Amino acid sequence: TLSEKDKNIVKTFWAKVAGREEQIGCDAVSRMLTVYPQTKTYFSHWKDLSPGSDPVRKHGGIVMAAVTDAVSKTDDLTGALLSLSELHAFTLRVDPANFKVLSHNLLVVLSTTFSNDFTPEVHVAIDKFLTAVALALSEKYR
Ligand code: ZNH
Repeated sequence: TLSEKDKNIVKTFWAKVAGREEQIGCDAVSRMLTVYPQTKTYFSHWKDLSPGSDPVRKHGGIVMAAVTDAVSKTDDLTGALLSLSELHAFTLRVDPANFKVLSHNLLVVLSTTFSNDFTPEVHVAIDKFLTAVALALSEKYR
């Protein structure tokens, strides 16, 4: 679980992400679809799944807005993400293993985009935070 120190590190780091959510989300989703092509199956209704395409960029922004919202709700991630968990479990029917896949890709993009700020301390805090987000999104699957 996230310590108070982890939560503070995440919030401080996320302040640097502010204003660049869509680009970072676009890069993370693009990378996920390229490196883990099995994730493409969920987006087969999009016109263009290539890296940086309009739907990929838009979806990247939407996902990052939800993650940014979660950063402000680290004391109750399960509650904060409950309706999104329900949506992914029952409507979108996304295999929850994919939450870890996107988390990994987001971690890679954050580390390359913010190479100076991405210290080992930030790395571990963001990793724990994204793991907690993935767990909260998996809540309704049980
Ligand atoms: Zn998801 C959608 C979030 C992951 C798949 N998403 C979505 C949305 C959101 C989200 C916010 C919108 C909703 C509405 O509309 O209401 N996600 C999210 C997050 C995460 C995720 C936060 C993590 C971190 N997803 C994911 C994954 C996958 C997915 C991993 C697979 C692979 N989603 C999805 C889909 C959708 C969504 C398919 C729908 C889209 C369209 O259609 O466009």
